[in-house]
Amino acid sequence: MELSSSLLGTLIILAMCSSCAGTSVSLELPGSSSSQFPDGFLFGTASSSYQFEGAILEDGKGLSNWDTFTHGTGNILDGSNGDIAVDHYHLYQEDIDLMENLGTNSFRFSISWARILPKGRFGNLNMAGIDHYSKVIDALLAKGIQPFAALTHYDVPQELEERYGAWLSPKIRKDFEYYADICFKYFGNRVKYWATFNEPNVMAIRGYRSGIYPPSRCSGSFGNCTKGNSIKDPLVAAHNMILSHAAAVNIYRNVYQKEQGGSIGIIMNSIWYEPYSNSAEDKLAAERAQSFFLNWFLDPILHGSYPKEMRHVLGSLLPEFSKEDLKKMRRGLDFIGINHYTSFYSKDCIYSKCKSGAPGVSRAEGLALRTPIRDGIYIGEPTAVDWIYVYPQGMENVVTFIKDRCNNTPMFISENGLGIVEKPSSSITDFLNDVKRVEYMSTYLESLANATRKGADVRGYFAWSLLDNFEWLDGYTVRFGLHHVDFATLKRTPRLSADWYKEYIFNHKRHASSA
Ligand code: GBH
Repeated sequence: MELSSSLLGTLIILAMCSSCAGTSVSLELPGSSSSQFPDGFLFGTASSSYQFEGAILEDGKGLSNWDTFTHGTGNILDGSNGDIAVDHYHLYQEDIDLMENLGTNSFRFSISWARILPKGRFGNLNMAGIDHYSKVIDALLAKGIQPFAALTHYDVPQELEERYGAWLSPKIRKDFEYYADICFKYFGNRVKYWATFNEPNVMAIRGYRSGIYPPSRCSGSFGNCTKGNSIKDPLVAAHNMILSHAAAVNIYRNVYQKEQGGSIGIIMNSIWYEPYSNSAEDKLAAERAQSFFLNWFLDPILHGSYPKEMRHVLGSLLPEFSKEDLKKMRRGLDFIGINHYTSFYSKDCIYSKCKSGAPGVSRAEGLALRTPIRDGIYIGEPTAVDWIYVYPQGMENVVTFIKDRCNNTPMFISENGLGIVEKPSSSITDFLNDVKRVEYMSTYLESLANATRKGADVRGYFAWSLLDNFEWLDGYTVRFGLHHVDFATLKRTPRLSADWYKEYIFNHKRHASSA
């Protein structure tokens, strides 16, 4: 409460003072003091193709797994889909103007694989799709906004799902390599930040263990599916994702990187796991949870093997890397993208008994109960989004954890933000007044600054999201935008958080250049 009124006070001062830029206003906002972030730090907003673009069948685009999934009945809370989404495909110039107004110097987006290759490598290259992204990239650069592109953000051409089961088949590696090659070839002269995947850990877990995302595979008590194996399939899918990442990195390193001078990495969803108690068992449980979620991908990519906690618990269930694979994996990555929103407690289930079926307790998940609550008290304030608890300290902790474990590989906070739900009673003015989001972002950025002050090599921060958009299973009911979108008219309106972020960036930049 206290924080929100002081933030609002500051914003009022800022609003009154927008004509006096250059005079020094001393701000009490957390995270606004000098030199917390290095020169060249990217301040951006993030998006993804399926959630933003719409234009489902325009200009030769093929269908993706998410097009197919959202058109199945009962999959999406409000029965909606991304056919139109927020029509960013057509309105991208207007959206880039919003970015310019915010003062962001980077934009994270993803390329729709099916827009470029409607049938994967089994069909033609869709030049209209190439032209589209080329125009977007040029329009960004014209405003001094660095494009930061992901090759996939949960989406894959439906053709590949149908031909061979997409990520379950090693054949996907060839397809991904083929697709990545095309993207580097056409866009790499202008795109200097490449992410192979957005959240492959979430893709593997939700697509193949709980089955709540396409291709809707799961088994037993893990979910309600007609096909799949919740224990084996996520491991196999992840294995193919890791080797697909390696294939793309190899192409980039061998053919393009020297000439184009960009960097390539992967974006992971990250949760901070706080041990439930001080016991040695719970501390190990928190490490196990981290290994089964994050190190699952980072360890093989950086060190060539699955984390030891996974090897101990899963043994021969884990797929193996051949000598050939290991050779291909040696090229690692240049940066780690971290999507961070939330923290949980982690409680041991090896030495103590846990309720079967609860999150995290199965052997496949690492025998560590994941819970937001301890002795009746939440780890952080619950929010309108059922998996986000406001625990800013988790940001510093997870960044420091990755720094220590990954030899301070350059990092980007590739997503951070808060979802809100529109109440039928709320007026548009109320709804633009997203104080909770401002509190959330400012405290998380402050925590991030603590990590960078202590030496973490973080090179950018991206707010999720520029606009309200299609929030996966929640459809259009949960809104993450710095800008409100009226989904009927597609009109964009800046929220309080947009004004706040703009000032935050402005202050940071001014301090950085005068430091
Ligand atoms: C990100 O996902 C996405 O990249 C973005 O597209 C999305 O719009 C945004 O966040 C907001 O949701 O059940 O084991 O996967 C984050 C999705 C959902 C990831 C909850 C972590 C809990 C762990 N998150 N999930 S698990």
